[in-house]
Amino acid sequence: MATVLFRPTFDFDRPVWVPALRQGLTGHDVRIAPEETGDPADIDYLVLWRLTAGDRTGWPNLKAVLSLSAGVNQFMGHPEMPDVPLIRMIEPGLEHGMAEYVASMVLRFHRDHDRLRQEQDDKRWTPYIPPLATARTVGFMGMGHMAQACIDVLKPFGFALRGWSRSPRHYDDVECFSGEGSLSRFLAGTDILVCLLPHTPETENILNRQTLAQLPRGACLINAARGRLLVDADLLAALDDGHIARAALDVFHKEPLPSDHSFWIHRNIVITPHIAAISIPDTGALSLKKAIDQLEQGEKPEGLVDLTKGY
Ligand code: NDP
Ligand code: OXD
Repeated sequence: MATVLFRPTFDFDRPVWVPALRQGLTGHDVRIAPEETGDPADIDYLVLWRLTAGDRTGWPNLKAVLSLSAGVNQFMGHPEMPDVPLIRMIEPGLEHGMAEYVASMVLRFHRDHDRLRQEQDDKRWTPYIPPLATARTVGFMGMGHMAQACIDVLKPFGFALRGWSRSPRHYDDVECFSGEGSLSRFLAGTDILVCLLPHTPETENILNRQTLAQLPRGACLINAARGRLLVDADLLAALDDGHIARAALDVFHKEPLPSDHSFWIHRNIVITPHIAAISIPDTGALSLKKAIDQLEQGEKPEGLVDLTKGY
């Protein structure tokens, strides 16, 4: 039996995560910080969204940190990161949520719902032949767990699918590109770009004036990765000049997005408050249990983060 300390951060953590962890982490001693912390030397695993002061040295027998989020950029280079393995969240609820979010935005842009809503406001009736999904290419930057779930949902519509990753990947019915050298070719054939890369030093600002310009005129962008992958001013310029038609943004440099940010009032931007996908407590707790059990048995959990790559 291991001792697992969960530190709540968000309002929903106590009502939903605490019962899910108590139920899911069977066979382990689950404690809730701060009231049940007890002796810091008892703690084997920390389950949390982010680090706080004292984490680096405060847990003398710590075996691993388990992140409740899939993205772990908030742990990278953090002065309070203890010298133990970091495990990120990989769980089916998160993947399902991302697939729903991305599919809904892809279909919204593909079927031009925002323009049609404007026509309704103007009481305009203009029939036309909407292109089918087979005429549209959806390109994924990042071909990991999140992108795979989205691809599985979009494939039956008939979209042409392509993806770009760091190392070569192979997926049936997906045109795969890898490495920096192929980025412009990947972008040049993408009508709807979905960014699902982790935030690392290599990916920071990757959605910038040059890369956006490599997309075909009229392309759309969905950024559900991290805000710092996007140069905000470059997107605004590309939208204003019509090169990018629309953007759906779930993540931002600063969250909550400041009320004076130009994104809020841009007619061709859809904003969501970092809810594209959130770990689901029931399934997330089972995935934490699996990871902890594997660590206890000396095995490598799937979500073990490669600290040299940063994801
Ligand atoms: P994975 O680690 O499974 O996949 C990451 C993918 O990005 C891999 O294909 C990887 O390439 C690729 N990649 C990484 N660095 C580079 C690079 N420099 N150049 C090209 N490709 C690169 O991550 P997930 O799919 O689970 O999650 C991706 C990100 O999505 C998270 O890091 C997080 O930031 C974000 N996210 C956002 C959520 C939201 O609600 N908005 C929810 C969940 C996640 P390779 O295959 O070669 O390793
Ligand atoms: C995550 C997120 O990375 O919620 O899991 O953004």
